[in-house]
Amino acid sequence: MKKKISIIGVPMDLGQMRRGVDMGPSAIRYAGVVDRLEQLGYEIEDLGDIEIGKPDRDIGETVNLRNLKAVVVASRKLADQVDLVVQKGNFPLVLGGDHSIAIGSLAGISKHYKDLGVIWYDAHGDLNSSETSPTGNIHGMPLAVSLGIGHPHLTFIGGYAPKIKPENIVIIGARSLDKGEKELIKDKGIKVYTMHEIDRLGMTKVIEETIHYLKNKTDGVHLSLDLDGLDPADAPGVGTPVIGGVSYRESHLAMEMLEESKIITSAEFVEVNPILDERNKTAIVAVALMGSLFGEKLL
Ligand code: B3U
Ligand code: MN
Ligand code: MN
Repeated sequence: MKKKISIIGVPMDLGQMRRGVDMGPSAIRYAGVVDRLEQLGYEIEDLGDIEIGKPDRDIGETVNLRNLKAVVVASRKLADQVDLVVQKGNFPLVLGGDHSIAIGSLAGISKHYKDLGVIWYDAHGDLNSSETSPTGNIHGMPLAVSLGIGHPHLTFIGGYAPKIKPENIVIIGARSLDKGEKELIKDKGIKVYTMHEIDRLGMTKVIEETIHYLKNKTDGVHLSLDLDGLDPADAPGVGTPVIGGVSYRESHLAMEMLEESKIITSAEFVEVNPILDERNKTAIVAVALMGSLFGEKLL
């Protein structure tokens, strides 16, 4: 029997500076996510959107952590929702919103797993903290936060930290890493497939190795897919595009291989910004990738 999928929209744009990414969930729904997954035989429950508050007015202790308070409040709400979805036995599919929402997703999911794996498909490492971030944008921090690194208001959402172990993470598509992020990757021994490895090995090998690396040591794997992991030619509607990214075809293959492996137990698709997009292309790409992740076949 196929699992029921629960969709949660998170219209969050406070983790970064460019407005419009709050319309991501809407754009993805408009691109037909519910129909697409229903056609694959899933039962879909769309839980609507998490309510996002207003930007913080005072900065105070939150220096270099833009909108910390509002991000914390939203992350708690998302964590609670995701927690309930996992408790029900459904597959949580979270639609962003900027990547700061992964803090809440992982807080809700990881309490159900002793050894949660994470595939972080992204041009960036999202491994900054207020000490290392060049921008103060929390969307550049969620992976560090989930490792227990960062402001305790973020790391202790859900009442515990860390959410994941460094050896259970695989980053795919990285090509823009800050100094502090590179140091953290080395220090913690985090597995990273930069564009260099993807070019050298090919996506087939990268995903085979990823599955092999995570399969036996994890009891669930969360896919956190930032659309800026893809090349801007294929996914132009993102806030911080970086040239030289993963193609749509490679990403499509990656999703198909992950589906075949059956290791993925939750997923989120983030950073779709319809204001910066070309005729909703990035949302359409996101939905196509979700189709493959949930078992759509070409023939
Ligand atoms: N590493 C930079 C830029 C960035 C991170 N994530 C995105 N952009 N999307 C930062 O702000 O931390
Ligand atoms: Mn990201
Ligand atoms: Mn990114």
